[in-house]
Formats: sequence, C-alpha cells, structure tokens
Amino acid sequence: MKVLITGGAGFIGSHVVRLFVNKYPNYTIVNLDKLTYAGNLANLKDIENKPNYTFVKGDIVDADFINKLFQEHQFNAVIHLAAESHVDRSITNPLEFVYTNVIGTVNLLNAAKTLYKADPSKFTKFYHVSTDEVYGSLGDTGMFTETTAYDPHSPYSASKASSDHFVRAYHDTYKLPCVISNCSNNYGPYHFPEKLIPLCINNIKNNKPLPIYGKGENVRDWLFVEDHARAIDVIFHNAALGSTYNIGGHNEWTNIDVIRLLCDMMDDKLGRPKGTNQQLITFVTDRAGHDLRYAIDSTKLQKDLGWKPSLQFEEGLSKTVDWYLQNEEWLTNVTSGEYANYYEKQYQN
Ligand code: NAD
Ligand code: TDX
Repeated sequence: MKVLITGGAGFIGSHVVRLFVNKYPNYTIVNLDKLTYAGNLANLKDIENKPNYTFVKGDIVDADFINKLFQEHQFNAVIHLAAESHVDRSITNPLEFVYTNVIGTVNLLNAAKTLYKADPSKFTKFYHVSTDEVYGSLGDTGMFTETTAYDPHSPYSASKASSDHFVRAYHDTYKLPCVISNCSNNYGPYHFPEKLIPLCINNIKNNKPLPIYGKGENVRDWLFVEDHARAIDVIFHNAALGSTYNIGGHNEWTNIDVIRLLCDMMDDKLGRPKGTNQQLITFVTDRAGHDLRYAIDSTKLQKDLGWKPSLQFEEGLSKTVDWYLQNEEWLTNVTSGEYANYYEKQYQN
C-alpha cells in the first residue's frame, strides 16, 4: 500500500504522517508538502529516517507536477490535508485559498481519477480532510451533523466547502472512491502560533498582550490533535466509500474561558503569582464575519467506528503547554521570518 499524504509537514498532517509511518511499517508513506510558512520538516524529525517514509516538496496547484508524481508513484490511496488553513489570512488574501484549497484539490482528484480509471483495483481511496466551518455558525443550541446544510461565511470555509463539493462530485460522477471528514478545532503540539491557543501560549511566555476578538464570547469545540489523527486512521481504514464523518471533542468553550484557563495554568507552570497572566488579556476588534459557535455531533463516528476522544481538555491543554515550553527552539524558528512580519502587520498597530 503506497499512501500519499498531502500537507504532512503542517500541524495535523505531521501527526497523521507520524501515526501512519509508525503504525503501518508495511505501508509506504509519501508526504507531499509545499513547505509554506505553515509547513515545517522539523515537525517530523523523529520519523524522517524511517524506511517507509519519503518526503516530496511540491505544490498541489501545479497540475503537471501532480500528474507526473501520481504516474511515477502509482499511489494506492491519498489522504489530503494540504491547505491554506488560517481564517484571518483568508480575509486578507482569499485567492491564495482558492488556488490551494479548491484548484489544488481538483488537481489531486484529476490525478487520482486517472489512476483509478487505469486500474480500479489499485487506486482504492481518496480521503479528503475538511472542517466543521463549512456548516457555518450555530446559535446558542444545536450541533452540526453530517446532514447539516453547508453555509460557509469566511473565504477559508467557502474554499473548503467548495473542495468538499468537488470531492463528492468526483465520487458521484466518476465513481472515484472518496471519503470526507469534517473536524472541529484542533489543538496540541506543532500548532502554528498564529492560531488562538499557540499564539496565546507564546504571548504569555513572552509577557505580550493576548488579543481576544470582540468580547471573547465565540464558542469553539476543541479536540486534541492526536485524537483527530486517530479518527483519520479509523475512517481511512473502515469508512464506506462515499461517506462523510464528523469529528469533534464534545468540548465547547468560549474563547475567553479557554484563555483564562490557559492563563491560570501558565501562572502555575511559570511560577507567576495567580492572576498575573490574565492581566495580558486585551480585547481587540472582532474578526470580520466571525462565526459565533461551532459544535460537532460525532455520534455517527462513535457508533459506526467506535472512535471517541481520549483526553479531557484540561489534560490536553496541560500537555500542549508543556510541549511548547520544552520546545523553545521550534517556537523561535517558526516565529521568525515571514511569520514575524505578518504578525507585526496584523496585531502590532
Ligand atoms: P496547516 O496550515 O498547519 O498545514 C497545512 C500544510 O499544507 C502545510 O504544511 C503547508 O506547507 C501545506 N500546503 C499549503 N499549501 C500547499 C500547496 N499549495 N501544496 C502543497 N502543500 C501545501 O493546517 P492544519 O491546521 O494542519 O490543517 C490541515 C487540514 O486539516 C486542512 O485541510 C484544514 O482545512 C483541515 N482542518 C484543520 C483544523 C484545525 O483545527 N487546524 C480542523 C479541521 C480541519
Ligand atoms: O488572535 C486571535 N484572537 C481570537 O480571539 C485568534 C487568532 C483567534 N481568535 C478567536 C477566533 C476564533 O473564534 O479564537 C477562535 C479560534 O480562532 P483560530 O485559532 O483562528 O481558529 P478558527 O478560526 O476557529 O479555525 C480553526 O478551526 C477550524 C482552524 O484555523 C481551521 O483551519 C479549522 O478548519
């Protein structure tokens, strides 16, 4: 089994690559990644020399390159995670999200279709990793199920929704063997520090303001990234072709409560008097089109395939903070260069 994993040098992709390389020594795992600001081979140092692992640097937007890669490797399956993933960047530069998330996905579907048509017994699965943001925003009650109508609001979620539609269209039109999952907000090691939790961990460490959009009342459903990787493993191996699974933590928090918990936890870990870090909380202008609440109903995944989250939020958050405090060099490296310039522009004025 030769599996192409796209976006494997990013946050979630690196956990998926690690899990597959270690758990399935008889699979060949090819990690294709453009290494944008969000992709970092340091995320995979521990497995880079494993005999069943290969890295290829490349852009999914380049159709010729993708077609050649598929012909050369004759992949049996694809797990597609490569994407532009940050909502705020999508508001600044929507086209980048159309190129990578929509056109990049269609390029992969076309290359997979060619292999599938050549020999349907050899190309067995195109697994598209997507987000709960395609479902839009909830009010105070209710949860997203697999049948909730799509209602994306940000350029990011619109691009992911579009890619999901193309995957379903290729399944229905060309019989390409496809599976989709839509997951809630992940957190954990290797999370790029432009996203809420790692940004605030880094800022608390450096005594910098913690920018909370609006009143901090928006709700997210947080899942530890290794639990997402386990769900991807279970779905990849067991889901019926053409099916969709929602993945979530049943773990809803307002942003302000997450950050207060993080501040208190890091007071303890950094030996600061209780209440010190909460003084860094700064309410800033709200994100445009900011979705109020996400909550995932993952009953189908739990019932059909027996998956459930393994960690309580406090435990996962504590592990995450410890990882960031122990990996200063990683944090320094990824917050220099292009990211530092972006950060200056977004938050420092
Ligand atoms: P990330 O931004 O950390 O990583 C994305 C990876 O894709 C990076 O390694 C980057 O270099 C690579 N990439 C970007 N453009 C590329 C291109 N044109 N060609 C090849 N590689 C390219 O993202 P993430 O948070 O790990 O998310 C991974 C996937 O999971 C995405 O599809 C995202 O939509 C989805 N998702 C994320 C979350 C979350 O909470 N982070 C939740 C649900 C779903
Ligand atoms: O500085 C901040 N201040 C703030 O209040 C940032 C970066 C975020 N926020 C808020 C916005 C959201 O309500 O925190 C919440 C979480 O924000 P992000 O970390 O940017 O994540 P979100 O927009 O919810 O999207 C994430 O989850 C779904 C991922 O980035 C997506 O890739 C995934 O699909």
